[in-house]
Amino acid sequence: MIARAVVRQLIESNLRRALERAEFALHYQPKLDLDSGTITGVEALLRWDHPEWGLVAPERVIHIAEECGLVVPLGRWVLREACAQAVRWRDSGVAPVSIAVNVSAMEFRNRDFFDHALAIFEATGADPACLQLELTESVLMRDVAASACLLAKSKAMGVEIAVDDFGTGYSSLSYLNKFPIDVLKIDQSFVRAIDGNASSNGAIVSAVIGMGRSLRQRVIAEGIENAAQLDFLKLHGCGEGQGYFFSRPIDAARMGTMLLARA
Ligand code: G
Ligand code: MN
Repeated sequence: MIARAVVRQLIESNLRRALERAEFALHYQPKLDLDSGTITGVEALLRWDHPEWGLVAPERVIHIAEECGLVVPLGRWVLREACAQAVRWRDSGVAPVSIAVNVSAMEFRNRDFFDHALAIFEATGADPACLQLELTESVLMRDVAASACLLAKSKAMGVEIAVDDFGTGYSSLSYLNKFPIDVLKIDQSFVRAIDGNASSNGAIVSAVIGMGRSLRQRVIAEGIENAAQLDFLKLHGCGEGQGYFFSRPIDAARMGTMLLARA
């Protein structure tokens, strides 16, 4: 117990220091319109480059931050940085681009989430319409009434709502009508299954695409890694995609260059 407490303390103090010393960075991965190949937006992904430990996986960072109660300041840093980047890109001549930010459970449940987001938009001068919040099903379903209220307020401001890792969380579909959802992001695991060899592979992907169409929600396939997956997705009418096949997450400067080059 003592050893664990010491490790935790060590990680916690390192996280605090990282927030102060700007060891975090956001990298960006483009999302593409599968028909035209143009960039429809980017997803901001957290990177922690620790001076001694090297790159720490984002899932670990979030996990540790949740354990030591730092997830709220960390999430706030991510949102602020994404908004500041939107403004920097705008000022350097990049046409308005949607930036998606992942919101973790504890962050979303924090009472002040909305007010802080509002304050960040005001402080940075970013247009809320350029921001998309990615929430997982389990986060949305934990407190349906509270989620509905928060989503309505965010939507009213112009922020878009995406369901991340769709299909892996809560299996109730009734919420799809209750919440003002703009985008369904098909989880990578389903995309990976497309070019496997079971006859049912790809079935979930095509079902989600059909569902999104009926519900008038945009569908984005995550984790596209090869041409076979892309062909299948296009054939089944998937609107947008994201994955290593197009680009890995890249730093803001490289992303900016890519965005400037877009038609
Ligand atoms: O939970 P979420 O969907 O936000 O996770 C995104 C994660 O998936 C990021 O860590 C990102 O680097 C990773 N990722 C993005 N594209 C691909 C891909 O094509 N293949 C794999 N294996 N991972 C990807
Ligand atoms: Mn995501």
